[in-house]
Amino acid sequence: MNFVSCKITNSLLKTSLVISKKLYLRMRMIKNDILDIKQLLATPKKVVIIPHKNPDGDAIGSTLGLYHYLKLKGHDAIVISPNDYPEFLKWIPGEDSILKYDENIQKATELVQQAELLFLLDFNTLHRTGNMESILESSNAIKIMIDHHQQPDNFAKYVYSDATICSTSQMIYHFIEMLEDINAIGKK
Ligand SMILES: [Mn+2]
Repeated sequence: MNFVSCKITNSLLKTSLVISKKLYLRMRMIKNDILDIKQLLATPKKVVIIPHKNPDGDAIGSTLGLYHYLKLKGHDAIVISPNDYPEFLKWIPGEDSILKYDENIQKATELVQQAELLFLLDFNTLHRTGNMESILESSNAIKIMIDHHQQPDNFAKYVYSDATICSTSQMIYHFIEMLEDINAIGKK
């Protein structure tokens, strides 16, 4: 949902040498991780994307932004929210595809168990997923956390954490940028 404003922010970043150096450092931080993730995403994967419990606009916006990107790249992706969220978030494209864990425990559990990759967005500690915590913990899928809250727990194999960024949605933009696939945004 924030891709338009993020795109503007990003082009502003590129015009400023000081800030683009910051962006460069941010990209360097996870350079090896990005190469691994790029490799993982090179072939179609079963992917589950999870926001925190009681998701807000950034949680839903970032998970659906990533969802649309992964679908475009041919992955079998789904967003599973721990629970329902306010009506005012129900206009976002793709929102009707979101599965709510507490309303579909069996199906959601199966999807998490079958997943090859789990993207955990907009939270820094697993207990923020409420009742989903134990199935996420026991999952053998490769976990990738993308989040802007301070002091993340060490629960994911790959972590893209930056507390200087105002939203996880913006981080999804940077994530796709680091995958060198920014042209994929906005084609759908
Ligand atoms: Mn949030």
